[in-house]
Amino acid sequence: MQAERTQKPCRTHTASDDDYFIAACHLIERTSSLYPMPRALITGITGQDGQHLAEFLHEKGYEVFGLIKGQNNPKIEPLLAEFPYVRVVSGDLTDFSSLVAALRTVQPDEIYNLGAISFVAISFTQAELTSNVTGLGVLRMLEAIRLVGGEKSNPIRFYQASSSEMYGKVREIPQNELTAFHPRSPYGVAKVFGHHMTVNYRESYGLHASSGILFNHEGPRRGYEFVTRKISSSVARIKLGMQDKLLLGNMAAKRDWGYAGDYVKAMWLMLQQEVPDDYVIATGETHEITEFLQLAFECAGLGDWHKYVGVDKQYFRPAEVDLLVGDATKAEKTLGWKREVDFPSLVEMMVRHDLDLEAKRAK
Ligand code: GDR
Repeated sequence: MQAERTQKPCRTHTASDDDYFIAACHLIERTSSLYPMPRALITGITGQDGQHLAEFLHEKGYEVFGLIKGQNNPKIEPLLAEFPYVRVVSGDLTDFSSLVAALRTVQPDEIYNLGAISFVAISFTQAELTSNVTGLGVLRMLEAIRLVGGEKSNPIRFYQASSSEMYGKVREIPQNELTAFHPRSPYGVAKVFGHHMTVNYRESYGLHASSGILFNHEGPRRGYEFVTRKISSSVARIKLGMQDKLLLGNMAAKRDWGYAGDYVKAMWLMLQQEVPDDYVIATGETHEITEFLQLAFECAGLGDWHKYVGVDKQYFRPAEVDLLVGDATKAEKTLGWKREVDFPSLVEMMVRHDLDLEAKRAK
């Protein structure tokens, strides 16, 4: 069953491939019994990246399945309202047998493991849970792939969401695929474990398993707990008179911020290569949080951000990642990937979106 799905005509794409070629390939896949629609299983489908990826894969002609945990999970209804084509499968990254059952049901061609406790700050107070979901969850999924896909010529392709947080206290600037890791949070440590497990299963069992070392990526679908969305939504609320102040932690941190919509394309491109590998996905620029603040407040016509922003110690972390900037040369050369949205456009996109959203909510 699985083996038939591996004979895809569309493997080894670069982003520069002609759109007509891609459309033709998927038409063939959909209309030919030899080439049924490819199936993708996404963990973490209710998060920012999961939503972008579901949309992207659906447009490419995939059947999209989302692994969702828990009983009567309240995130299912809004997910299906926005993405009615997604098929929900029950399962939990902390439960091996549920992953095996999900893989048997879906028979996926591609698995995108985006599920994680992804908020770095909370990983300090929930270190064990973070290690279990974000770290051991990767191992469970790899084992489930081995069991369901078979020991030889396993047809399931696997994407692991690795993170720039693995670099932590950075050993070199910029960071590339060969830069040593020095994680600074339980989240970063768990991601290093998942990353090395992915490499290990690729080398030990020949799995088509790739890791994307994604630097920070944002957008209007970002959760409110992350600094960029916290800023864009607060700016909108201040502009509309719904909030007076914005309180932040360490504003001296520097990040390499890209647009999440650009980054999910890189995930897909990795799984279309003949040979699995690891890739840094980043913009190559770093910006201090104060720069994000300046652009965001200016975009809303509020002027100097200092008037509105204060410091609250509760938002400082026990150990901080001071500076991240990635070198995505390998992805650009091998995958043909390139970011499309630059930093000022990203800030503007988020602020404009939140101005509209908050205005609607205020009515
Ligand atoms: P990060 O993102 O930890 O880089 O991880 P986050 O937006 O949470 O923090 C970025 C930087 O901003 C500083 N900061 C604050 N952060 C938050 N959330 N809230 C504040 O009030 C605040 N004030 C200052 C932080 O200290 C930090 O330096 C994100 C997540 O998406 C991870 O899952 C992912 O792996 C990495 O990006 C790449």
